[in-house]
Amino acid sequence: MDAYDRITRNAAEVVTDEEVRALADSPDGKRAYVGYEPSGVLHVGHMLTANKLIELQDEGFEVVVLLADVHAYLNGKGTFAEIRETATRMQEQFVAYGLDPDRTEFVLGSEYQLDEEYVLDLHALELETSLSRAERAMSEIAGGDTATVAHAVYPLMQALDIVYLDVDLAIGGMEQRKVHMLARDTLPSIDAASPTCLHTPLIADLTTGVGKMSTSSGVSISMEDSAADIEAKVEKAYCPPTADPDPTDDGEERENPVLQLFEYHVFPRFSEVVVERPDQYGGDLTYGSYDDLEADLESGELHPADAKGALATYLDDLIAPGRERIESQRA
Ligand code: IYR
Repeated sequence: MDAYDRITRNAAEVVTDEEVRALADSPDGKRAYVGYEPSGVLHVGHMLTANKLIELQDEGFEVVVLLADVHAYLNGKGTFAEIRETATRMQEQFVAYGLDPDRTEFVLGSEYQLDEEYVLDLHALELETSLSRAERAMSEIAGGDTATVAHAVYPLMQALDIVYLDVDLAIGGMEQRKVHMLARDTLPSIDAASPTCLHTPLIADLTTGVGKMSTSSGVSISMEDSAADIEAKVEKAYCPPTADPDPTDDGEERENPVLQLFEYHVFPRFSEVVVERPDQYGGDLTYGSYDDLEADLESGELHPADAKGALATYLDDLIAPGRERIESQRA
């Protein structure tokens, strides 16, 4: 695998391929970033993009984590004081999860987003952007039916962050892609470059395999889950013996979330995965790659129940340090 393959491993898409190839040719000192609205506790969505940041650190990238306090405020996530408080806790959880604190720059959005220059650039982007475009960009990010003026400002600030944090690569889940496309189209109007982007896949809803896993609806796995919570959630997960399940009767696409969690959470962080089985069921199985595990699930060699047991154990290993951090934050 060359640097390009490692950088784009598990990405749902990159924009554009040529731009990412150029970064892969000389990654040293290049800057990649993800922005997160501070929330009390990390969940699998945060951890998925964090996995990519950890991989990029290994490739020589400098990593910036934006704790987007102003964005969270614009998205109705609480008072400014509450959001600030959660930002600090979130930073500690990212470090517990595995981001190298010596090689990660944590930035609070409000450190620069209220500066006069930033605000004037924001107003320049507002002049260039239709309300409908801004609203469309937010369709996967803001809940609720009524778009507010705050929701129109939000994606333009996210675009400007790329300029002010001076990053070469913007990372985000697929739900961020429309904001990034807006950034690519509008930043040249203020003489800034169109950003290069890498989007990570979304994990499907754990119990149905339909849509995306979400903290607000359905079951999600977060850093505050106990080992028993994780085990119970994974045990109930939808896991047919294929990575490509049939759609529902209503025609909705389904994924296999158990396999997705192996692919995007477990294998990026563990070089080998052992599925423990009693001798009478064939003994332990050891996998050096996701593809081998998927092939065994599809062939019937690996039973979904055994796969789930191993998944719960590995997820717990990933979550345990952060969970301890949260417990001490609450003490
Ligand atoms: N829109 C993100 C939060 C966010 C991301 C970036 I990248 C920013 O520059 C600012 C905010 C979310 O949905 O959490």
